[in-house]
Amino acid sequence: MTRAVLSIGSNLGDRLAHLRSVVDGLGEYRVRAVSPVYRTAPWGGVDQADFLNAIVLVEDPEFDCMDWLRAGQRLEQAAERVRTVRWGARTLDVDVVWCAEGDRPVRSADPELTLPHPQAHNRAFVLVPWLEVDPAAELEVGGVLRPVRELLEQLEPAERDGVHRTDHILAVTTSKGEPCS
Ligand code: PH2
Ligand code: MG
Ligand code: MG
Repeated sequence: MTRAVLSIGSNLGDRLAHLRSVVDGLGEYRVRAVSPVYRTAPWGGVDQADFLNAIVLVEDPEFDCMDWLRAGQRLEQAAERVRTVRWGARTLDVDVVWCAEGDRPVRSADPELTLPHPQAHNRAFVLVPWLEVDPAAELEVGGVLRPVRELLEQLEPAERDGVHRTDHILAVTTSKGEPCS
């Protein structure tokens, strides 16, 4: 059984539809919580359009951490993502930020899936929505477990100022298209 924190982002095409494809594709069976959608200034120095970003908390009794990566990659392919520039524009990006097996957070130095995500603590577009769905979230940085709230406070104000909450909702829908309770 694993639980994971997924950061999802899009800045090409129908950004909101791409984010929704993740929540719908993973399904209500796995999705535990979905943050509001944020419009965020591009992070990482590439000149590109603003992103829409959100955080999705997921759980599956059968999945290991690598399964979340693979599921994210399948959703990226379905959104016809093309890999060109590092940190450049993309229809859909699904990153595994954090993953726990049972109650034990997983640490991994595997270059394919490094856990926790090595840049998460530097990214307001990850930390702000994460806190919305889990105000008590903690993240290990440099071997030290830190409250996510504290990590966010330590970022440059300019980083936080680039993250704007929108009114968009990525609700999981039932087969009748109605929001789940
Ligand atoms: N993803 C990146 C690079 N830069 N900036 C924002 N605001 N949001 C992202 O999701 C993002 C980014 C590479 O994955
Ligand atoms: Mg990414
Ligand atoms: Mg990625």
